[in-house]
Amino acid sequence: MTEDEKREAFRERIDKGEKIEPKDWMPEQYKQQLIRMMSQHAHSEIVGMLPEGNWITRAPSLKRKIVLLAKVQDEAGHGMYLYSATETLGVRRQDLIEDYLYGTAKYSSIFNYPTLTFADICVIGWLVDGAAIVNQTMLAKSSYGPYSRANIRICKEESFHKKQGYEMLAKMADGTSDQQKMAQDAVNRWWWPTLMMFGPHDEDSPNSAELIKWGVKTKTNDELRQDFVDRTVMEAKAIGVTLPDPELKYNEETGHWEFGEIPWDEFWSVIKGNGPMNRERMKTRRKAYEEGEWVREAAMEYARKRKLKDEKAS
Ligand code: FAQ
Repeated sequence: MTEDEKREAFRERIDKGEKIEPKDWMPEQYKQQLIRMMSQHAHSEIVGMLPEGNWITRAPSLKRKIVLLAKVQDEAGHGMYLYSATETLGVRRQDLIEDYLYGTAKYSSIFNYPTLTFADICVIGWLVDGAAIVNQTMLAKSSYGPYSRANIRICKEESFHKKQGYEMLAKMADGTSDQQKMAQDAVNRWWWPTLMMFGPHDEDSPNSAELIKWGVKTKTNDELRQDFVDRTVMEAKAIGVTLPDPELKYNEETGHWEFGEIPWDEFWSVIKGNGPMNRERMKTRRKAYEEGEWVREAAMEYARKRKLKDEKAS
């Protein structure tokens, strides 16, 4: 087949909704877009352990500690599925990791905000995991098989994360007046950064058109953000917290909730590295990576010896 014929056959497979698997032919740009997006997603899951991990030792009860520990461990697992899925595209995990620790690869803006009280942990579960589910349910239908399957599994766990956050926040919003204030303060601080997680408006999103053409994304950033707002408004009302947007109003004609303008200057500043916690997050991750070098070396040596032993035995 000529290059053009291969591209045409690939296009037809995407249009038929077939999954593309690692050994199949794919355009180089498709592969590069997947590596960029999947590795960014993996890094986000790993950095995302830090804001909540910060509260494990200070959880208000044994039950909350156990749940939080399990959630944070799940996020590590998500990072691992996603690195494995990205490696199917012929890249090395170590290179991907070093690209965000010492290079230019990104991770989600949301993890550059501090967790000031335990109410932030409730709100991360409800809003941040809630937003991640909306995004990842769409990505579970992605055209790339390994990414799609990783997201199916991730979404199952994220649903538990969202429920535990919402349940905790509902309790807090129904508690003493101090607890209610804490809950509302956390909602006020996390609302706009959560809306930013979906990325820039469609007209400012250079990657969306290509990702949609190839079936990696099936909805745009703005469509997903709107889905999320529509679900969340009623959830907020049900537990008596207020979303901090005076422009929020229901549009009878469209059937959607309209919302105010997102502070985009803040978003671009955070993804350029100037958010409240960017430097701290990078410092912590680099330290863990550098101090863990001997563990990786020992594990590789163990795997090498094991392989030799198995080869001798067979
Ligand atoms: N943060 O052209 P677009 C989670 C960048 S996991 C940082 O619209 P695209 C679980 C973008 O990379 C959360 N950078 O890009 C959890 C691009 O720059 P580049 C992570 C952002 O790819 C919960 C530029 O701006 N989820 O929360 C962001 O079409 C609780 C232009 O943007 C994923 O990664 C941002 N928010 O759409 C864990 C899901 N938005 O790369 C722990 C997979 C945009 O060209 C605790 N990723 N940028 O230099 C996606 O769905 C997409 O990549 C988007 C961005 C929607 C993030």
